[in-house]
Amino acid sequence: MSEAKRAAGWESRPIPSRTPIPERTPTPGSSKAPGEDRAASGAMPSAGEHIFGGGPDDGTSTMLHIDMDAFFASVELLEHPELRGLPVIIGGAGGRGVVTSATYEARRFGVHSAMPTARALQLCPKAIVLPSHHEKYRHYSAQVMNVFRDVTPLVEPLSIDEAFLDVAGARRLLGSPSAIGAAVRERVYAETGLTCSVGAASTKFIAKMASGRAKPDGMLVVPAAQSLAFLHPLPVGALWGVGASTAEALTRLGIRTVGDLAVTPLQTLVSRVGEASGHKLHSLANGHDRRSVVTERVEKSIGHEMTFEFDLSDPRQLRLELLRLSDQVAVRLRRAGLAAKTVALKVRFSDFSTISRSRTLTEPTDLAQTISDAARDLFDHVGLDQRVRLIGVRAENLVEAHETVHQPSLWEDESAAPSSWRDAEVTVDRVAAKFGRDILKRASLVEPGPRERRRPDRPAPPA
Ligand code: TTP
Ligand code: MG
Ligand code: MG
Repeated sequence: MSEAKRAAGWESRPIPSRTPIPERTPTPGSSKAPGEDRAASGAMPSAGEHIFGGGPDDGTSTMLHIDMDAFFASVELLEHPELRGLPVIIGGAGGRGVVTSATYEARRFGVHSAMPTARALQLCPKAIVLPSHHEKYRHYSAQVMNVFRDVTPLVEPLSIDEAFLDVAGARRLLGSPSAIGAAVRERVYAETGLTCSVGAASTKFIAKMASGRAKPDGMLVVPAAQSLAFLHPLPVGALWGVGASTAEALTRLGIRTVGDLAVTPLQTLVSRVGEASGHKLHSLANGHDRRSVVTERVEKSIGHEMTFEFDLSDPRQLRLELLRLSDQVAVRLRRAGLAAKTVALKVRFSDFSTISRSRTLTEPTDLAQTISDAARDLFDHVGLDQRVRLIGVRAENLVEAHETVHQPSLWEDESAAPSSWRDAEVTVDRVAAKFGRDILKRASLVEPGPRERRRPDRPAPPA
């Protein structure tokens, strides 16, 4: 914990044990292996993982807010490891350029987002200014959001680098909120080389405040009973959603901390900041916030595709890739409680010509095996007169999974019956949620193949 936080009267204790995460090979974007000391490799020092109030994790902080640390800057540093530990600014360098993101080393000089770059360079003349690459940020954002969705379908992205996760339902499978938060932090780091900070609390508002206090590279868990003890010493200006002018109006009333706000009569607040803001501030200061996680609108289709580093011509490798993509699609279907009536295949050839084929199934499915069978069959009917640059699988015509009932045929071979595939695939979901999908691979996928040469995965854009 930083001195500033200690001085602010924080009482917290480090979280002793992390959920063990098996070693895994870092992805191409990752510069470090998990478990490697981040500080030793030149990354910024971790703020650590703490439980506010010094008690145990009592399981009440089921709302997680996760935000990437210095997101744009950290992504750029993946390709510039030599700049680690230095003040780096991402933004326009021209006369009217502004800072979009700054490393914590630059922030020590007072540099922050939305500040003119010229001003930032006055404050920190040694800062290195790098241009931004939004395509890359979107790619990493999608990767991180996919890690979140491995934990729970209740993910509400707030911006490119942050989301709320409701983990109440994931506790039985994955453990306490602090164990889940620690596991997510490990996985995000292992799969991207990027750090994030986690706030866990009983409400969205407090979780958001807690993640801010946990930065960089830390976690702060605020048990429900500690909500007011956490909130009340904070300055009103730190409240999420309180702009500079409201903060100023409150300060004029002598309201400096959230605690001051909590004891101010509602009528006084309403008369100064208006009806809506007054009520909102009063509730938030008293820890009331009943907002739940709002997930994205129902998806119309779910697809994954892969662009190969080198165009492929071996049908066996391409069929393996179809199985892998089908696995990813099926995991997302099951997580969303959906099943697909139609499976679509997309193939892009080396000359960039692209074909799509689709097949409607006899009954809706959320199983990789069934999706893969259909995709492979479609693929086998495509003439391969060129090398393949990209291949994709998409589940379409989605219905709620509980609307579908599988009637096993009397003559079905037991081991091939969808119900036993279902058991196997659901077991994979559980392990994947905890350790990442790469830990469990089908036997047929554990062999050198296109994976070794592929470009990083990205979810396919919506159809
Ligand atoms: P933030 O999460 O607000 O900031 P950050 O990730 O750079 O730093 P931290 O969370 O550790 O405090 O924003 C996420 C990204 O959004 C940020 O990296 C760049 C972009 N962004 C802008 O482009 N303009 C802005 O004014 C802000 C605040 C962010
Ligand atoms: Mg951020
Ligand atoms: Mg953010």
